Amino acid sequence: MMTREELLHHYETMVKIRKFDLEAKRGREAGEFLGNVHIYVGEEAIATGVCACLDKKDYIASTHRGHGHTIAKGADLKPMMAELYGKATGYCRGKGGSQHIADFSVGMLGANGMVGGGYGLAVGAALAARYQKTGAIAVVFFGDGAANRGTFHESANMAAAWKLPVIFVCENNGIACSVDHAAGGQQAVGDIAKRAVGYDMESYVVNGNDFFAVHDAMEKLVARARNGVGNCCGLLECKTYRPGPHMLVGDTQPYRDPALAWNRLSADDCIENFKRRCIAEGWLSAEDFPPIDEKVDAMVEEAKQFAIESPYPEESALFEDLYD
Ligand SMILES: Cc1ncc(C[n+]2csc(CCOP(=O)(O)OP(=O)(O)O)c2C)c(N)n1
Ligand SMILES: [Mg+2]
Repeated sequence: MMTREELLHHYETMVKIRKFDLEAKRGREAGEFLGNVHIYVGEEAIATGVCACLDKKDYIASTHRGHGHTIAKGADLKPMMAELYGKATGYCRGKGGSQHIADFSVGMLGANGMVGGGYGLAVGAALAARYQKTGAIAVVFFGDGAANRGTFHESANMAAAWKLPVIFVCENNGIACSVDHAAGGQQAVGDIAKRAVGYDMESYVVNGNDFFAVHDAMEKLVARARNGVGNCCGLLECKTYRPGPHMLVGDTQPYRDPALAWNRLSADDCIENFKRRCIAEGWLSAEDFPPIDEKVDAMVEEAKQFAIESPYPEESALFEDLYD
């Protein structure tokens, strides 16, 4: 059972992710910064439930839709927002943008513009942790579309064959850009988790809009991975949906009705689901939430101001931070 403080912390994390991304949407649509952004609105319970089971020393590898993972692992909103605005105070000194935010100090190995680019990072981090005997485990988030890349199979095979502490977390939002998962044609299986059998991994399929379902299944996989006995890697598939467009720029959603898709958020919102459960169980009361909402509003506003007031990188910094 979680303590009151833990519940409030997890609620705050979900609201932070939601409000950060809604502010990013506002800023991008207002033309305050350039570059594309894939918002994580509606999927907050997954990053929060998964990262709630991790320690700071553990690693995560993220996706193109990475803000939620980054916030849940403990990154700072100010350099995140500054990075979106292309400012020198951003995580990548303003030269990476949304899809390249990383914070090694909290074990966040990076968002990834390449779909399916995170698997190898997580397997490598888990292998390094084993050599270094740090006891750390590694998690890779990936989408239903990314599950069809060859890198998934190569990495899952290596993690399983070498018995590495890696947990594969599939965020199955039912869609990859415009390709509807349910329509078939993209993959033969409905549940990506079925593929875990091929790699002798333990797996769970959960409702990704239910923080507690995500958390409880993840806790079991983390216990196995931490223990390090036998094949300790695992796969968690979280069923969710994407209420918004694939990305903020360039997707007018001709393949579906955008209003209907967005309405699904009010019908099955992971943040509302969390509140309802906490109140029904008597763990928290309705009065506990508004102060957190206000606190997060102030944090996001502060991050935005920080981003707006920060300088752009100097021209002389153009060729810094490159591998040669
Ligand atoms: C290797 C590669 N192929 C294609 C793309 C273009 N692309 C960006 S996101 C995306 C779909 C990803 O779908 P999914 O993995 O389900 O993640 P979601 O966007 O639903 O979170 C594609 C095809 C890319 N960025 N990288
Ligand atoms: Mg998807």
